[in-house]
Amino acid sequence: MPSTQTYESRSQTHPTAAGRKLLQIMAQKRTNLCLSVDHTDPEKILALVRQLGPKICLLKTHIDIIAFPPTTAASSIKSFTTKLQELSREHAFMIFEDRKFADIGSTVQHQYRGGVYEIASWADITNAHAVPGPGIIRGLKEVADGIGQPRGLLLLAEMSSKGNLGGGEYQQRTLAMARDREWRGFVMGFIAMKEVGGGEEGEDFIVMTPGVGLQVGGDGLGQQYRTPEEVVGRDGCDVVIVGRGIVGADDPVAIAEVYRERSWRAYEGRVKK
Ligand code: 5IU
Repeated sequence: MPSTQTYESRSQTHPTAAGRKLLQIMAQKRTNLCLSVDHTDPEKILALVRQLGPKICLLKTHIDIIAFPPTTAASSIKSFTTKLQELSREHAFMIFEDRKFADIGSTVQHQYRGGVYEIASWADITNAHAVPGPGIIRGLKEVADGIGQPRGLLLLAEMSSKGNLGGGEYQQRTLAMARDREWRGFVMGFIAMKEVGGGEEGEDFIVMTPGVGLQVGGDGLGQQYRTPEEVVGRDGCDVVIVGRGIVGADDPVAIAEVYRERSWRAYEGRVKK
């Protein structure tokens, strides 16, 4: 059964600081919409985020698809991520870098902390595959602990794309990994297609789900779309991640409001049951 607890009540008790903050924003702004700002032009991204900031609880980025001017890449990246952080404070949303870390603990530490992107310094939330085993979580947590700001991790329990190898036993083993007390304050939830866990005392995993459209369908490259009513109402997910449905629209603000409204109503219907 999808969780019938409100985001507000979960914001008081969630085991991670990042989760408490996110749930609080969702309750206050009445939005469970995450914008996946899959654009390659940094200025277009900033313009979209300025317009859509008031409607979202979370902004999902792919920092490594953005075409920064090559000669000044490092300073362009820093100024871009600083502007995103300013916008996240102005409009009260969090930032989720969809990095999908997938290497051994030692390597992901460098990828999370360093390189040209310095993801840990500006992204409140990031995600990782469970395939390397618990060392990946330990490695990321050590970096997060040194930041001095709430940092949360989502594990990929399954993906939205057709034929993905997640779900089933893989998901069960990922859940078992997430439950380790060592990272109770860091692993805040999952990328999954339906509610995960909740069977243990005090457990509350936030489930974020991509593959959401206004109609059921696909994109010809394996993406599979469900509606906001299906993912939030029927399948018990918490945060609805939308990319091209909004970014590719003629009027992104109007469409984002349709997604926000339908996703929020589906949530209200779920908690009233
Ligand atoms: N994304 C998925 N499926 C997944 C995971 C991430 O679609 O299982 I993990 C990302 C890819 C893209 C966004 O950045 O979410 C969805 O974009 P569209 O709404 O444009 O399909």
